[in-house]
Amino acid sequence: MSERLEDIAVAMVANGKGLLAADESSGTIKKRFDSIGLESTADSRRDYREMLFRSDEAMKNYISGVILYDETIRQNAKDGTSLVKIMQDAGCIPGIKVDAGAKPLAGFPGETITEGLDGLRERLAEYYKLGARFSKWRAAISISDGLPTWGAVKQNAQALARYAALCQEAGIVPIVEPEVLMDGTPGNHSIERCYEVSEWVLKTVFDELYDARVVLEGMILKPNMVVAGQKAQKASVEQVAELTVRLLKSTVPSAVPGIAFLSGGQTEEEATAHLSAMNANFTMPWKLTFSYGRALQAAALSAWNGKSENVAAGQRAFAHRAKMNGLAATGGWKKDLEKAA
Ligand code: 5MM
Repeated sequence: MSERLEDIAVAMVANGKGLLAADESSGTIKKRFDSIGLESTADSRRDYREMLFRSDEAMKNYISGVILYDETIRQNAKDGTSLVKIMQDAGCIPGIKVDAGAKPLAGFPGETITEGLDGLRERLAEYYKLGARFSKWRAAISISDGLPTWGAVKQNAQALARYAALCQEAGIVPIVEPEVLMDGTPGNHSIERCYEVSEWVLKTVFDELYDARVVLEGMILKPNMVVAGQKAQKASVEQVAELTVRLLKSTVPSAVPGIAFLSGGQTEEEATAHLSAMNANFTMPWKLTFSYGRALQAAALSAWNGKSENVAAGQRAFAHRAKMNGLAATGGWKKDLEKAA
């Protein structure tokens, strides 16, 4: 495969394919495993991810790349094969989460700054050797009365831009993820408020990317969709699709090859339906696809349920969800396909 940033970015958003976000940090994967009553250990995390990455149908046909956590990129499957090799053999590109998480932002109560810039150049060089060809950094922006503040938006955008420039220097495609949260507190904001804040955030992020000399052709944007807060009345699929495309057209330069959404707390089917509606009804300058965590894994996790005898069932559930999202990435998903499965 070509090592040019531009070619890697294009491959990440190949037709009918998207990204699997399997980069849950130790705290997040513990929460996921708690939901099925499974203890989170290095072995159980390995078994779970091995189950996903060995799902040939999903990985070969619908997944272009996988975002990994530091532990996973170094882990071997039960038979000693590295997890990275398993996904490479399926034609998937290994990626790595390099941020150190969102921490309280001093002087800005209720807001966070994503950390992890110190030593990043050295870490990227190591991840490149381990096989990573793209990476991810997530900034989290909360909506509530008076939030977000300009200080928090600006500082998170600057960190994203510094991260992206370092990745490109290392030959790694940065996924730039500024997430405007739908599930924050109080979480009752309207879809219009989500639009307004997301517009502000994306405009600021692209200003900072420009100032940091980031090559837009060699990056992928991972934004939230425009949705109402989790405790507010849900908007229709058509409205989410229309507002999200309008937002992206007014903020994201066409030089960016692809946009891969996060699911952010949407149900699996909502995340698929929204993506499909955008691709089916609008003409756009960039590829629009998925980079889902929960919306790709929830059914697989519960079908697997931590038991080796359920590996095939977990893989079937994952393959189904990946296929539905693969179809959504070209606008070809239909609700009936869910029922049929
Ligand atoms: C898979 O979840 C990722 C890891 O989160 P933590 O660092 O908090 O453990 C997360 O960053 C993810 O890559 C994106 O937010 C997309 O995940 P969802 O579940 O929102 O699609």
